[in-house]
Amino acid sequence: MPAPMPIGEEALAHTKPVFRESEREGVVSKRALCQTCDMQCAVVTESIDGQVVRVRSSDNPIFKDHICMKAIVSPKGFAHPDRILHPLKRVGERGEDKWEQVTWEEAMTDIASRLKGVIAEHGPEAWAVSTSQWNTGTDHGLGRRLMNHVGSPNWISGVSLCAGNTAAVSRFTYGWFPLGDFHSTKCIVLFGHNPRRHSWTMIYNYIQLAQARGAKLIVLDPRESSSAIRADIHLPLKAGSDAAMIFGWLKVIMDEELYDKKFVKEWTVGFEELRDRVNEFPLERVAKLTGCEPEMIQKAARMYATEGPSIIPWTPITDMQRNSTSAIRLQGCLRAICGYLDVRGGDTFQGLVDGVVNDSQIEMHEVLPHEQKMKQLGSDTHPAYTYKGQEAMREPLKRVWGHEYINQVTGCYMANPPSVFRAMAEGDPYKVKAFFALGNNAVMSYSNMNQIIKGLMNQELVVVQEHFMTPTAQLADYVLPGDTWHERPWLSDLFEWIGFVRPSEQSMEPMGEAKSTWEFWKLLANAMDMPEVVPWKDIYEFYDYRLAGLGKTFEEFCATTDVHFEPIKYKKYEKTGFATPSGKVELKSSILEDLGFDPLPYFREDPPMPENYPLMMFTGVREDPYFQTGGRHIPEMRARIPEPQIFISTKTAKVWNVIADEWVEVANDQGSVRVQVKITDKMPDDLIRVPHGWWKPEMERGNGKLSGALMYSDNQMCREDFDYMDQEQGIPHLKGIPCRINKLNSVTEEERLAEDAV
Ligand SMILES: Nc1nc2c(c(=O)[nH]1)N[C@H]1C(S)=C(S)[C@@H](COP(=O)(O)OP(=O)(O)OC[C@H]3O[C@@H](n4cnc5c(=O)[nH]c(N)nc54)[C@H](O)[C@@H]3O)O[C@H]1N2
Ligand SMILES: Nc1nc2c(c(=O)[nH]1)N[C@H]1C(S)=C(S)[C@@H](COP(=O)(O)OP(=O)(O)OC[C@H]3O[C@@H](n4cnc5c(=O)[nH]c(N)nc54)[C@H](O)[C@@H]3O)O[C@H]1N2
Ligand code: SF4
Ligand SMILES: [Mo]
Repeated sequence: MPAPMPIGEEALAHTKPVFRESEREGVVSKRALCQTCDMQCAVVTESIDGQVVRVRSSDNPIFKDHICMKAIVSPKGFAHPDRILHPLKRVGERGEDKWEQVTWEEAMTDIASRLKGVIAEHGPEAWAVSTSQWNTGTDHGLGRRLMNHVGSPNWISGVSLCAGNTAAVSRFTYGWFPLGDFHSTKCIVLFGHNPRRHSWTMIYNYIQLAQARGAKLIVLDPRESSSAIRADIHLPLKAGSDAAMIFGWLKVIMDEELYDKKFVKEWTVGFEELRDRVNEFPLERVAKLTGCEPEMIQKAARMYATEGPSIIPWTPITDMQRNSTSAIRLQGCLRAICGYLDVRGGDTFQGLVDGVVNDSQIEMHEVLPHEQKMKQLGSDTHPAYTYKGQEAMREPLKRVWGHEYINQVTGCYMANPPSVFRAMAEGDPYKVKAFFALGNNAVMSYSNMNQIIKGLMNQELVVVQEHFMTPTAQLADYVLPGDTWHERPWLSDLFEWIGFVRPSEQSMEPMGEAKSTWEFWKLLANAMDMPEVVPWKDIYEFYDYRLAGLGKTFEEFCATTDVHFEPIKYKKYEKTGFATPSGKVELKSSILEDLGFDPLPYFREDPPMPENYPLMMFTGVREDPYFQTGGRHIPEMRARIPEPQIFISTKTAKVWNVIADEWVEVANDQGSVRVQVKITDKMPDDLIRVPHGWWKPEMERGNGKLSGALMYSDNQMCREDFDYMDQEQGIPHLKGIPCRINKLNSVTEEERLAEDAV
């Protein structure tokens, strides 16, 4: 069993390096943070002759056993013969897959000169950048810093669908993005979130540990997930109905007066208005909207309110729904009225780490002129996580947390991705003509794939920094070789969400001519004649600068520290108030009201089911061997899940006349995916799980082929029309999309392949 998470006093005994050298001769061991996913588990790498050959779990008791198969297989994945090791320049038509190898210098000189040309003609906002979710360890604030100096606000990321948007929206309610104290909590509520041995291993371990000491587990999931099986209560709600369910819980908690009256009176605004809204959701209505029994809803609500302190760990499920803003805010209201905010065992505000220059300070949002901020794409229609939406947070953030711009989870000052791709494709409301994707498979990682492809085809300059020839890279002008987390040092401050800082040592030299994204931004700043923007000689000097407040160089920090943190202080708001305009928890949000939205949470119901599409689908259920759209090239992993698979119930299979392992097409009126059928009664009837992120690196590219992305990527079905989009944020509804199953026996493989063209 793993030890406590590093926030309690007990963990202070484990901040120093704990490290067992390999007994095998010639093996060099280093302490690193796995950056294959956003969990950043502490690991030990073992190298022979300058090559990492093994990755194992950390020896430090507080990090031990947090490791999954993706880290273990990483030496193989990174040494794959198809890895891009040299800068490539497009020589054929875009997407034709004709490349020539160039030097970094040639590439960066040409990229800078073409970027300058785009900016001179269309303005700095014509340059958009898409970076990874914070998982790949490729974001350190430097990209935003250069964009802010150049004048472009148009930065997007997968965090718009995953945690970044929760951070931005959470701040409207209580000024910060809270983190659950798994170590001391008595009740854990998972909204669909399903951590496993090989999916977010650390959280999985924490939940196991909490359950072993008696904490309750409530799981809300339409299917019987592995977490649902272990839960005290499983609510099999309809996909996309999470916000309605929380209204039901609030109704029970308010009617039965199970809330913390003192906290509500002293520290919240808008309770009576919220109560009026909650009264619109009697349990019979909630039962209808969610498909769950009123008694079960009651039981779960009572458990949450009376068996606490409870936590609602962050979940991407409520980040990806039509009612996302309301669902995130409703979770906030629950936490607040039950008195679980910033208490031991509850949802805590960890704050910034003193003495360490954080990512937001590196980003320098203050230098981007106001008029450029207001040009950020999506600001007018979907402002929640844009500069415009977060403008009113500046004063409260400064008051409580000491800085005006705090870009928690990098998600608080983003452009709206669908708006960026529309500007790229249509020039609406203005032209975007240069697009960079770093460690991000943009074609497949947002919604409305056709529009993204159209946008890329319409660019004057597309630059991708990658490990492999992804569908996005295939449409680039330059594909630059990215280093891996084995090959670079890193300082993780967990993006101002989690109050600890950890070092990751460089384990080996980069293969070929691979470089870090840090070096990419430094080279670009130089080539753009702005060397002063990145004044540090190299990444080591950069980290020395960031750690100077602790009186240590990066090297000294590595030698002395596994994790640096201050033990959490609870109820900090009693001294400072909350970082909201009123200083209180805003159950009724003044910021949303000023932005022209309903200041109270609400619930938009599903539109009527179209006759042709009588089934519902959701995308997701992360697959153990892969990370998102990556990893399909590793044979050992591919052997575990060789093909994209849907899950459906026995009854659904019968009604649609399909059998196990049959290939079918799942379609809606926007697009379709080709998938293999898996039948399981863990799925409810009439719901299909479509996997995220499928393409096949071994399939054909060039001639408009995108290695199977046009055949398998769920993004072809992810829509962004009004009925399927959260309005405050402008994020797509991925949980509950009408669809149908088409038999494939009438379509030959050749016919289908012929359709696979841009
Ligand atoms: N349609 C749809 N869209 C989604 C989701 C969904 O379920 N459906 N899920 C959302 C979620 S939860 C997330 S987290 C995001 C994830 O979105 P992304 O962060 O873009 O994740 P990946 O798809 O894994 O793409 C990362 C790419 O970076 C490359 N890479 C990995 N490590 C490095 C590195 O060190 N350096 C460089 N240069 N490149 C590297 C990989 O080869 C891979 O192609 O997508 C979101 N988008
Ligand atoms: N091996 C592996 N691990 C990963 C990743 C990976 O790619 N591979 N990705 C990582 C990333 S970036 C993320 S964001 C996390 C995501 O990990 P999770 O939060 O676990 O998300 P999913 O696995 O997509 O889906 C979890 C559950 O949500 C249920 N669900 C579907 N629709 C709804 C709904 O409308 N409401 C509710 N309440 N439940 C619903 C599904 O049935 C499923 O059991 O996983 C991380 N872990
Ligand atoms: S869960 Fe796995 S992939 Fe993610 S950081 Fe941990 S070891 Fe790496
Ligand atoms: Mo994610």
